[in-house]
Amino acid sequence: MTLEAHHTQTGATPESTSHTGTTDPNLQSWVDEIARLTRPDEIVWCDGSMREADTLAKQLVAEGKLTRLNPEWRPNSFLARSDPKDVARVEDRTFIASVDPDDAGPTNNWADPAEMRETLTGVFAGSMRGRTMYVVPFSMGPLGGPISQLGVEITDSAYVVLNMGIMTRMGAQVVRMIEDGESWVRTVHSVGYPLVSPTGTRRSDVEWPCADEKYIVQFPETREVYSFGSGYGGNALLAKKAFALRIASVMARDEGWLAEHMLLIKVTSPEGGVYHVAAAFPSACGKTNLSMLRPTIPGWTVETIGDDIAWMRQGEDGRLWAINPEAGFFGVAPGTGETTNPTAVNTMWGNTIFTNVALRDDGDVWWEGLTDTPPAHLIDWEGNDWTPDSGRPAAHPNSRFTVAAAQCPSIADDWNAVNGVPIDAILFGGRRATNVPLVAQARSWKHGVFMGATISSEKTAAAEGTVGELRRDPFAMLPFCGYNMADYWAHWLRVGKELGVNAPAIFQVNWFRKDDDGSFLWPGFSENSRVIEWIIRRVEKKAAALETPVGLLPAADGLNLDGLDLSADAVEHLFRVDRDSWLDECDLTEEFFGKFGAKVPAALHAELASLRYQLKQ
Ligand code: GTP
Ligand code: SPV
Ligand code: MN
Repeated sequence: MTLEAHHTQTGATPESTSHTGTTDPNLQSWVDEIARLTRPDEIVWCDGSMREADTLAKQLVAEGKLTRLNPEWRPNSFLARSDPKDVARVEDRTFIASVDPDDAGPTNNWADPAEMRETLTGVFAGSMRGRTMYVVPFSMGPLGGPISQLGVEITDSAYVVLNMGIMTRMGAQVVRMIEDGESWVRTVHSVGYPLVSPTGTRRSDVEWPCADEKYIVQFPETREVYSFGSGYGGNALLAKKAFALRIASVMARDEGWLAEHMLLIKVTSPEGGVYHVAAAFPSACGKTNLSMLRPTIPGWTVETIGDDIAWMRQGEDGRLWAINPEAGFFGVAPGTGETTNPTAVNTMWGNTIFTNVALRDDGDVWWEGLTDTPPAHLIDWEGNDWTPDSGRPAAHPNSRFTVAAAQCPSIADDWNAVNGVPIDAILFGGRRATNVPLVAQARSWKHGVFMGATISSEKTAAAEGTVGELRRDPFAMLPFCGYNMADYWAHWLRVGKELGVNAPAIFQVNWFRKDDDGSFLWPGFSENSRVIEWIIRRVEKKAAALETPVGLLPAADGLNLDGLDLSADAVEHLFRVDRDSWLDECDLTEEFFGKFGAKVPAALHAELASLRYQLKQ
């Protein structure tokens, strides 16, 4: 049911001019209904063509909403600067509107669906006045693939349309598939800045329209999304977190598959063995980086399949098969540079949208970490003059680049495979300055689910709030699970049971452990290939491991450290399991599980008890 079905009094006849439409009655009537509510001047059905993207980009440049970068350095690329009040996902304004509050659970903001629909009807009423409403049909995953899903986003932001064109397979073909009877997910987005007031007064547009009060609302039962007031990232590109994680996780629970915040890579060993690895790290904790890894150890190759989201399903052979439902990367700019991630830098040679990075005097872009030495002068992300002495970052910490995955030099040949790739190993990670070893293998699927369920990580700039604060981020899904997190753990246990002996091996990794002076102990980035090597050797049953209470660690000399300038002390520290602090951690885990009451699966309580028992031996 859509908003207006609840509130018929808003049903004025649309005065909007519509460019094309569809023969599918459900899609057409939904678009009409949203238009009657939001009252745009015009309705444009996006066809996904390059011409359309080019026209929209030119229009945004003419309106002052995009800056065209110097085509000599960065062809067909643009810079957008957001409102300083709209720079990241807003977790406290993100709601799961399920009928039963228990279906949202203690880690989500629950909203009563009927009340929320009423609220949304109020805020969306006339919210597109004076604007164009775009209808954006998209496929998550290769068109027609068995794991793929269709969706439509209605939006009043041409910037969102351009980004969606990169991030998804977007266009007219999807409408034909809907007309042929394929199911699809409804998503509605408005920046919440109408250009005509209820009394008919016009106002001029601003560089980055948005609203102070934001609503990012998921209706899991009806598989709908309504987002109001933000134009940024996951708040506005509704195919990504809202659909491909929050709504899809609910679909996955009901249908027996997995929708995860995971990168996907293809790893080839020196002997030519091919493996696929999925890894869940919280936002801005290194997924894009690992997905584009350039191994420093000889003979190993890593190719990219996805950098943020994986949809996984048991295949006919009994194994777990995964696709990257996205078609592009919406990557963190700061910290992405020639030394840390040259593949990402090469990927964005052109055809890239940059948001909230700094502008160079030569019309190219810059951000902290792109090069070691900053340019002498820049225009910062807020549009002000900047020099290295300014004492503030030139790019926003959550500034991002949007670029097609196909442009990535390390993209795997099977990244587009309709059936996906078979998964051999799953990694869980986070930013942990203490306690968590560089790598540990789970003793079993259940132990792996316990590892995933208990991940904590220092908060990053990817969401509004305090950066650095340690918080639980189970499966890196805290802001993205569309239902009760404890039910999600139970779902993972069920999937593991189904997979049986075909289940991938599970590991926990931590690139972010620090020494007593607060410096990273592990060089990270390309050197993470050494950890990937050990993981693959474990999958091949070729590497020895040491039993510890927290999992299986590399045996002495088991991790390839050749050519690394790492002291024996540092290596010892990277793998140290401090029993007292782990017992403290167990107390915190018990407290955390306590939030979910009786819903916590018995297997996880058993894992906690077993961990405590082993720590006390
Ligand atoms: P989302 O797109 O928000 O989901 O983030 P992500 O997990 O893809 O994060 P990304 O790979 O873009 O990394 C974010 C930050 O982590 C960048 O600033 C990187 O420089 C930093 N980073 C990535 N890998 C490593 C590593 O191995 N070690 C250290 N110290 N930092 C890393
Ligand atoms: C994340 O925050 O995990 C992202 C960026 O991948 S956003 O799409 O804005 O959520
Ligand atoms: Mn992400």
